[in-house]
Amino acid sequence: MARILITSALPYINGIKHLGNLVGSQLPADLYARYMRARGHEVMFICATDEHGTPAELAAAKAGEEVSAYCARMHAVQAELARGFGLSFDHFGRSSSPQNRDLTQHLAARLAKAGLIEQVSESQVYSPADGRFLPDRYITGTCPACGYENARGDQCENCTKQLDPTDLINPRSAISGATDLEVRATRHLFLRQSALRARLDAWIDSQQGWPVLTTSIAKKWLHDGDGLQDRGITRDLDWGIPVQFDGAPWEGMEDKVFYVWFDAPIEYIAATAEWAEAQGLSDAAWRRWWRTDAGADDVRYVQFMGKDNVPFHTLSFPATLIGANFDGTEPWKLVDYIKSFNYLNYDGGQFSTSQGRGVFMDQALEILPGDYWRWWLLSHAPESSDSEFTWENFQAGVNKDLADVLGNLVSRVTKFCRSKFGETVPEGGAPGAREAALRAALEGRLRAYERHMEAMEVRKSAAELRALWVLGNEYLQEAAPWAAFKNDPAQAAMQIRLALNLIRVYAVISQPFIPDAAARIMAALGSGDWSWPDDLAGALEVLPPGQGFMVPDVLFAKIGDEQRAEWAARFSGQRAEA
Ligand code: B3M
Ligand code: ZN
Repeated sequence: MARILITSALPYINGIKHLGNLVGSQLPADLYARYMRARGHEVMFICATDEHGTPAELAAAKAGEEVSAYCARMHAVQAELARGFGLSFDHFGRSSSPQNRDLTQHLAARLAKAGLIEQVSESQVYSPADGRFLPDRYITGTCPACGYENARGDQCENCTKQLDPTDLINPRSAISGATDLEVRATRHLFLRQSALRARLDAWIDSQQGWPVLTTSIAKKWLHDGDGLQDRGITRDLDWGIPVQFDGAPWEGMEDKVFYVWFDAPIEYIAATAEWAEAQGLSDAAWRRWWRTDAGADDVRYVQFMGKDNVPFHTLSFPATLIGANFDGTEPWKLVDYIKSFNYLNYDGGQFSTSQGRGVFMDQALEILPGDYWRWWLLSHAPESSDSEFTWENFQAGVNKDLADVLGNLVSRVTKFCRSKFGETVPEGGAPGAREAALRAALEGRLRAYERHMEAMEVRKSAAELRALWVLGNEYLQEAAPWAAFKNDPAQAAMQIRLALNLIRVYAVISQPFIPDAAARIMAALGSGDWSWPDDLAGALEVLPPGQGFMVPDVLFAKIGDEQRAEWAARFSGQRAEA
């Protein structure tokens, strides 16, 4: 039994995530966590909302709420949606937690002690009317390129031109509309990542078998241009973790907070501390996952994320943890494997949160249960390249894989049994050559499925699982118990007993992909035996003759053409502001 620490990139708090976000981190992380638990390993699966930074402040202001109230509300919304999709986090934390505040301040203090932090002076736009510095997005004005009057300080939304706040014509504060803006000097803390470059380079080189997508992005940032840049880790904002030195004032940093990308990954650790507290456990309970001097040396730590988050996880976060251990007294657990994803596109374009384009998690659950989405998204995960959601493709996946293959098998077998033998597992004769051939075919595919799941090859795993379901259908088609029943009822009974047992095995092995359907199958079969079919022959005899069962309700409803067309139309435009 191994110990596996799994983290999913933390969804940003400012709104509801779309299906592209979901399939790029939380969903595949959940698949892996469920699989590893099913194989008997000790798993710690962590996620949280990423709550700091300008976008959170802006979203709260737009909603007319205090930032803290907005974040609390949106955290609850995201937690509820996660439940709807069956995401089995051991803890879904919040980066605004006291644990994250303490740990972030502590790690920054360690980095300062290591000589890895310096103060740098910068010029930034200040608004006397608002009494604060304005980050780029808090400044609006007329775009010099297209004349759009509401261009933001970092980019014009109308013509997409990248801007500096000083490029804007008639710049004004997005908060108050004030136009008396000034440029003032402000000091910030910089993390001297450049001083850690050689160590990061060596650490990345020492990783075995990381996906090319992950390593190439890391190497690009290490070696392109001037190499790894030092990075500002503080901001002039109100909302965030105060810049303090292990809880005590940090000279010159009053009124500043840590940059959201500094504290967000630290929340992986802090959320595990939140978990320990919620469980009534001591600090040792989370430290054994995160400190190699407290038991974490035998932990395998796997991270899931979209490709845009890779630089922060291959360079910035490791720089924080490696730097904090400058004197060997704080050996933090570093990631062992990073599974990164390309993008899922939506119907010929991109999913877009800012433009409300695509299907969002709340909308998806309004039209269909989580398992339908889980199956389609995972079986089309954007692994080797970007992939695309279309309603035709979604309809085909649901109808062909879930309804026609798995759902149909479950329904035919249980209904046939009920009509001929009643709602108990029949006895029947001894299995023959066809059954032996089925077992051998299942065995081969099952072991392949295990290898793909182990390797986090999501699409290959889904394809193998589907192939396993198909074997059951083909067997039933060839064995044709409905024909056998006329002359040899014992033969038909044996075939149906095997098929019922096979369905239970399907529930066990499909559970990581479609947990609700798996649970419904298991309940209908009157079984609670979720043990993994290491011994397949034994697993196919778990349901004994005489055991009662029930025909389950339709597992997966087919999506009709009209329904598909209606959804395609409904989700073709922009989502109204939530
Ligand atoms: N919240 C980015 C995002 O939502 C960011 C991930 C943080 S992981 C520590 O895409
Ligand atoms: Zn413009």
